[in-house]
Amino acid sequence: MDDISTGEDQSNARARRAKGEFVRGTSGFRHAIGDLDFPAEPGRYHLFVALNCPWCHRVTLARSVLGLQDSITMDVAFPNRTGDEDPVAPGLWEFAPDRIATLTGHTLPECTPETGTGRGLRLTKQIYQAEGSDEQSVPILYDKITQRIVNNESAEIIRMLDAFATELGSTAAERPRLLPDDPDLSNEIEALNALIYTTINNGAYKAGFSSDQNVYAAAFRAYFETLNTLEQRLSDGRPFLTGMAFTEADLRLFPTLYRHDPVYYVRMKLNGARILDYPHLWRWICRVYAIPGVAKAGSLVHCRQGYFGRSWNNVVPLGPNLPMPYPEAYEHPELA
Ligand SMILES: N[C@@H](CCC(=O)N[C@@H](CS)C(=O)NCC(=O)O)C(=O)O
Repeated sequence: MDDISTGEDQSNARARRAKGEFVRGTSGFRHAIGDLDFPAEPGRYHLFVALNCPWCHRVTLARSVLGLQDSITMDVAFPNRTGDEDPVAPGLWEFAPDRIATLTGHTLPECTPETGTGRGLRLTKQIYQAEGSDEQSVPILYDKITQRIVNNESAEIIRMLDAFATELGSTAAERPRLLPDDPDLSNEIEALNALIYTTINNGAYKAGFSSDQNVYAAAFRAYFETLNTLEQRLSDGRPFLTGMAFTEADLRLFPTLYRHDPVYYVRMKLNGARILDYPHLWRWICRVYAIPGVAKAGSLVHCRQGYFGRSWNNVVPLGPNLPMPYPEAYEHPELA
């Protein structure tokens, strides 16, 4: 059966995982802003994120481009999970502003304590436990008034922020409409979302986390096939995937392509080409990076630190340096 948020086949997930396939789980909290219990109002909602997580990146991007930074508060977890020595368990997301990043030898200034629940919790798991759930994933959209989790599915969270941006207290003078009302355009966006989710966003994980050569090879092929398709689409000079305006399709493509050259090329074994090798996609990534709020909504330090854990000896690869270090390279559309 397909999960609506992903469009992916979830059947026999356990057996498929046992055979080495990466099958993403489903998210348990699916309430919506606008429901009776969760009215759209400024200052009420909170996000728990990790900046290395690409699903969180969707949400931080939406929050920023929609001008919701002042009205939706946010806590940022450390990019590496807890280790074996943790008193609760290893592998958990933790709020640890004092933890030292091996990459920089310092604490990470974006990391925060947990402030959304008012209880100063250390682990995202404890936020879920308060509701009797054994999940621990980020992102989480949280209601500070009822002290309940509203939703933990990024695809749905970005739609709520888009639909209720005004009521939630957007301060943006100009902001995109991520999913416009025009039915033809929204159908086009949905079709792009499905392709991009399956082959690119989740495709990267299927390539990087599968332990079966054939599953990896199929994911690798599909990923680069879609990059070719998107390069082709942009080759008519359109600035964004569906035309003149930045939409949800662009927003959902960006977190993966932003990670591709500096992280996924190595970590996800997606070494077929760099985004820099595609002139139109490169110009697109630079164009999106220049939208106010976008650069600040992500962090390649967090991405680099987060993706290279124990299985990489806790050592983070430093490149690429040529033709320029990243993310500075995203400010140079002429490099491709
Ligand atoms: N369906 C979720 C997926 C989010 C997800 O997979 N998050 C990862 C981090 S990148 C996570 O927290 N996974 C649970 C875990 O690590 O235990 C969404 O898109 O919001």
